Parts: sequence; C-alpha cells; structure tokens
Amino acid sequence: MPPVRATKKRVAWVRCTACASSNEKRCTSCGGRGSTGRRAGSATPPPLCGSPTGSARASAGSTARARGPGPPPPPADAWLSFRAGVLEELCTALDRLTELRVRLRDRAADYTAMRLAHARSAEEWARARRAIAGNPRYHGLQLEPQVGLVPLGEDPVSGLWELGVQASGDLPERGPKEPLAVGDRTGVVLVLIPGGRYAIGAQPAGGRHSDPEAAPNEGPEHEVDVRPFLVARTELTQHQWVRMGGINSSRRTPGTQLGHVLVTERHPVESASWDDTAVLLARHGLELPSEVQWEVAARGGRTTPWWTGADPTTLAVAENLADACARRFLSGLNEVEAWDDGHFIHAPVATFAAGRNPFGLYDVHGNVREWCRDTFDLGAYTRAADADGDRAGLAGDPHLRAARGGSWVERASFSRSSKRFGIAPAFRDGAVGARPVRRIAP
Ligand SMILES: [Ca+2]
Repeated sequence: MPPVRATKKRVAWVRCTACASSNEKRCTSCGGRGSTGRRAGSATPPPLCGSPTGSARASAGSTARARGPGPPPPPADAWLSFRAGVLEELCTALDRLTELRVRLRDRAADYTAMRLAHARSAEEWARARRAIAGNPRYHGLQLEPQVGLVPLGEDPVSGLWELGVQASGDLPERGPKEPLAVGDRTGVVLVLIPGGRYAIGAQPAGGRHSDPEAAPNEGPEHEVDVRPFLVARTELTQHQWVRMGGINSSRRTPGTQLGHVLVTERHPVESASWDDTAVLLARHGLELPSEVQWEVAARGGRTTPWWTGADPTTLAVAENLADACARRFLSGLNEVEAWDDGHFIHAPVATFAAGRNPFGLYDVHGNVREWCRDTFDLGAYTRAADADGDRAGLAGDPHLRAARGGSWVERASFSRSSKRFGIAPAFRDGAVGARPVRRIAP
C-alpha cells in the first residue's frame, strides 16, 4: 500500500486592509477580521479590519430576521430631520430650565431677605400688633407679622398704620408729626385700611353718593362688608418697578427732558400691561386691587364725586389732570380744565401736598389711571361682592380688565370716584399705571 501522502491544506492568506499585515482569516496583528478570500481586482470590497461595519451589518441582518420584515427604514433625509427636531426641542427645554433656575434663585434670595428682616423686626412687629389692636379704627384687629413687610408706624394725620414693602426701595423713617416723606427711591408704603361696611357706586340722583354725571354702570350705590386690607399710598413708581425686578417699559423714563419737566424715578410707571403688572406684584406678595378695594380706598370715607368735594375745581391743587398746562405743551388735547396744575405729563407721585385723601393716599383721581384685577363687567355693581371685593359670576368682556381713576390726559369728570373703565390687559398706555394692594395673611 503506497504510503499515504499527507496533503497540505492550502491557506488563504489575505492582507488586512486596516493594518496592512498578511494574516489568515483573522488579523493577528490588530485582532480584527481580515479580507477573507479577497483577491486583487475583486469587484466587492471587503469590510475593513477592526471595522464594525461587517459585524454590524451581520447583526442588523440577524435582528431584522428575528423581527420579521417590518416597515422599511425612513429615508435618510427624514431621519436627519427627525433627529434635528428632537435636538431643537432639547435645546429649547434646556433654555427654559436655565431660565427657571434663575427665577427660582431670585425667588429664594427674596424670601431669604424677607425671613432675615422678619426675624430682625420681631420686636417691632410685637409693638405694632399691640398698637393696632388698641387703635379704635381697627376694632381690635390682631395683625400677625406679615412676611416681607416692615411696620412704619401710625400716620399722624390719617391715624392709620403704614407698612413698608421690602425689596421695593428705601423705606422712610417716621418723623414726630409729619407724614412719611416721599423721595425718588422710596419703596412701596402700604396703608392699613380698616375693615367695615363701605358704600361704593353712585347714581345721578338719590342716595348718599348722588352724582349727576354717574353712568348706569357706576350704580347702584351699594354697601360691601370689606375686611382690612393694605393699599399703596402712591402709584407704583418707576424706581419701585425696577427694584422689584420689572423691566421699565414706560414711554417717559428717568432722564427724559420734556419742556421744563425732567422725568425722575419718582414718576409713576406707565405703559405696563395688566399681565406684566400682575405677575411682578405677585412676586412680592402684592396684587392689583379689586374695584371695591380701589373705590373704598379712593373715597377715603367721602360721599362726594371726588374726595376733595362735589366741585371739580377743588382738584386744581390736589390732582394732575388735563389742564391749561397740558393745552400749552400738547397738541390734540381738546378738552382740558381751565386751571393750571403745572404738569402736562405724569408728575412725580405725591407731588401735591394737598393731594392726600383722608386715608393718606395720593393721586387717586389723577396722574395715571390704575389697573384693577377684576374682569370688566358693566353690570358688576349689581352683583354681590365678597370681603375682598371679588364678585362671582362676572359676565363682562373677558378680554377687558377694569381700571379706575383719572389721569394727566383727562378732565375731572373722567376721574370721579365711581367712574369705571375697561381696558385690554395687553394694552400699554402712557397714562395707565398701578397701585398695589395686599391681603392680610391670617
Ligand atoms: Ca392715579
């Protein structure tokens, strides 16, 4: 038997296309898979050594077989578009998250400052609580310390207590017999209005609030049981607005020179929408007044069309309205009062020494009109109001918010205590501002 001749198995040497070394099947140099069986001139290029392409294709193929045929993959451009959309959404969400973190940090700083000041003024609050409880105007009210507010004492003229809003500006020191001073950088000072039954509204004839100019939507005169609340003694100033974190979008900002008038930080903020104002005030525990609260505060217990009296000329030394001065400087003002109050745009708040009403509030009839929180309803005064003046079932135009008081562009008849207006909340008007209120925390 002829010897069996061992046959030598032919080894297919290939050149690894990744590391360029010659190997058998698997590249021993780089550990990858070589270009098995490839010969020069082959039409189909092998996968690269170490490249995931080959194994990935194989894996994808086996996965596809396991899942069945399935839907065809989306076209490449649709896939890219989808990923771009997802990326854009992620970026937008990241921006929002960053903005939210900044706002949360600001809020935390505000509340930290409030807590510290609260602790410092504990003794001050204890004295204020005793004094307020003993003041006959407040009928024994036990006022708990209010976060973010500082007691400023009793006004010597009105006999009402005043409290300052921290983080809204400098808080004034009380002198022995004078009302608190008002400066360019003075913060918000709130007057504590006693609770009780107040009459609001007016009609042309009859009742205590007889007013020949009263429109049907200003009546009927009616009484509301109102609980104590705090209301700013002045319109919100541009300084206060900025200190509280607002962006001043007033048409006439500090430094603007118009004729003989140089606008200062003490001028009221204007051209702020209802929405912007409500949001900013809420950050500081404040809000816009209900129409009930506004009228109670503006009347100061008086029954006449203006707190100054039944004669509009009594406003000449007390309020900034459209007058002879405005006629001289402004074109387009056809109806003005005959007197000259010295101002043709808004004036610094509390300019008129004789402009303090019996509650110690300034500019309620003039300077800038003031937003209220109510939806504007012509029939509101026929509906019941709660102790904060809010009325259930308001059926007015949901796109309008109430505003009260006159302004530097209007005559006295438009500044009466019972006069009511409805303005679109997004509207920015150079003659509309705000006077904040605050409910008392229990
Ligand atoms: Ca006003």
